[in-house]
Amino acid sequence: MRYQYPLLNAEMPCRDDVLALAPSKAVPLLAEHLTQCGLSCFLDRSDAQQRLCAYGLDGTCCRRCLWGPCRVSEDKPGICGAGPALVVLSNHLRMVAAAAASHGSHAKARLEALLAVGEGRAPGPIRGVKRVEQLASALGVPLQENGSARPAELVAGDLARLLYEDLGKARPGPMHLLEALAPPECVEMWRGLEVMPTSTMSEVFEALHRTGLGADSDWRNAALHELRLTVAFFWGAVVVASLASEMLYGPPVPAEGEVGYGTLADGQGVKIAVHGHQPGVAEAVLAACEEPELLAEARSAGASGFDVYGLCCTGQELLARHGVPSLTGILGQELALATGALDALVVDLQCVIPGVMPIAEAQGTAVITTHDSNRLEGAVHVPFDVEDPQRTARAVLRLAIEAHGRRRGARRYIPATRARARTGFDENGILAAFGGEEGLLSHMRGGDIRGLVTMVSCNSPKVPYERSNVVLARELLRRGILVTTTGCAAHALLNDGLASAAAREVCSSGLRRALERADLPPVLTVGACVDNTRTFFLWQRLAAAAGVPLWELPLFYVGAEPGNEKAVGMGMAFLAHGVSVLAGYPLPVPVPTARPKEGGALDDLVRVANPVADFFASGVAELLHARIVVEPVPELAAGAIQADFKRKRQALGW
Ligand code: XCC
Repeated sequence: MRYQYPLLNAEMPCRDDVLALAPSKAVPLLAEHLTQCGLSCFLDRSDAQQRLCAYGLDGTCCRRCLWGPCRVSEDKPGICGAGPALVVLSNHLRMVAAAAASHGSHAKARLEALLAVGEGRAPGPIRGVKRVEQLASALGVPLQENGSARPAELVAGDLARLLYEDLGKARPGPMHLLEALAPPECVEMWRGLEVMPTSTMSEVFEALHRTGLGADSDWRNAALHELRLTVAFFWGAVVVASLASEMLYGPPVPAEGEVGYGTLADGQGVKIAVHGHQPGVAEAVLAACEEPELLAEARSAGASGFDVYGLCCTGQELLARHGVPSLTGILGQELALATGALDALVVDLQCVIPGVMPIAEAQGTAVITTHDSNRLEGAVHVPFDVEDPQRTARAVLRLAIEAHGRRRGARRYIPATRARARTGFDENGILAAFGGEEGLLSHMRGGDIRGLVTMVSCNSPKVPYERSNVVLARELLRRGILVTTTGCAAHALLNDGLASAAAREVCSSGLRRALERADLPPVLTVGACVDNTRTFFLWQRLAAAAGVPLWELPLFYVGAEPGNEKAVGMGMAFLAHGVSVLAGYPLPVPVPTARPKEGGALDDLVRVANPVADFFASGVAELLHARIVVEPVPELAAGAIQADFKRKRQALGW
């Protein structure tokens, strides 16, 4: 690979490396097609940004006040006197605060929608009645009134008000969901460390406060606040966002179908991609596609109806509940537009990059934004009406129909890459397939399944696009390790065919046997990134059934291609519950590394670390029974996880 970063003992790919190494055959085709059209994508911009700033990469660039920016090292503290440990930790803490704000805003938008249904301002019905009942029982919300059952909508409204407190209350006091659902051993651990949070918003507020100029300068104390914030990030934002969507739209539904760019060639409808994170607009669009009046309008524009596709996490939400074909994740969004197949791109919240606009304009694709916090210059804005989602959806579809008429005869370039996939899993579906907790545990005890890994998070230009996710998943399956996945990692694995029953042939013989008996594919997609809750609840139920804490089971969280701050927060959240984390790049997680000695041979390495790096790599295990491992080479990463599982299995006597 062309770009070497000795400081991190790491390398980054150039455009040619990615075109040669990306597992999807569509990537080089579409990137070259863009070049021929005189357009560019992330690959070109990534090359143009090289070489990246070493202080930024190292986490030691401090620009939190107006005295700097300071480039901090051991012998050159910042102007205020801050050393590298404080700067690294403070930058990291602010990333987790941004992550909590992102998932927190997502949760807030979902709670507003739930409240609107609960108060009768928006049409129901509540589709996730079981989840409403389960949460009401856990949180003490009455299900009966005067001897008869309360409507699910009213119960859901009460739940929304309680969850709003977890998200946003300012005065110290217990968080409802955390107290009701978090594993007791984790709660005890957090109480011991004095990191029980107040609410997500409060802890974000406090994170920004204590990382200001001249505030908390004891990095160990700031690290404890990062832990407090992380617990609030998970229980006040991530879990709330996932469960609120489930209450509104129901749980995942098992389905079998096809995914990938090649599916854009199917059908003659108005072609619409939904993109972002919260499924309100996308669910309404899908429903409106069935309305006779709109179907007639589509036909008079020369289409057979509507063909809906999914990008990023909104794509995973629709795939999980409706089997809508997914196309790709965050770094593929420009490539999806490059096909020229899409009449409209409809976006909600987060992970929509400005780079889509020049390509959409060149293709005549209508770009429609729906949330004020996610506008794009040059796009049409149709604000999402939480009380009348169908009104928004109809306006969106009419813009898409208009674009379809305008684009009649437009040139398409659709690579024939597609894969079969079985989708729509959650903790209940997975456990049922294995015959319950005991069924899955007996496969694990017997060694057919050596352990469980969840592969999560984004794509990054710092590693060859999607290769780390795909190679690592295949290596884990070969070693008998079962994989769940969400978000953009899931797009990579889906498009590689690993979510199909045929992919069992990649697995160890034991894992293949267990999967055949359960009739499951080897990679289980459980939804969007907020739906990491589904993997978490699966693991929590297994630990409870085995009678051991989470940290004694062979479990690993993997972010092979972290890109967004939300990925940093999610890794920290699993770490806070005692699950070790593998990160696929030395940043943004500060960890010890090795670099070549000055003037020495290439393999003559010196260890490079600072106290924060050592803390995340080992010291943190004394507090949380888990740690962060960084390994960018996927084959080696699989070996590191396998070794950890071997030790855990020995300790369990398995
Ligand atoms: Fe965004 Fe969720 Fe990351 Fe993909 S995986 S880049 S956060 S779409 Ni969540």
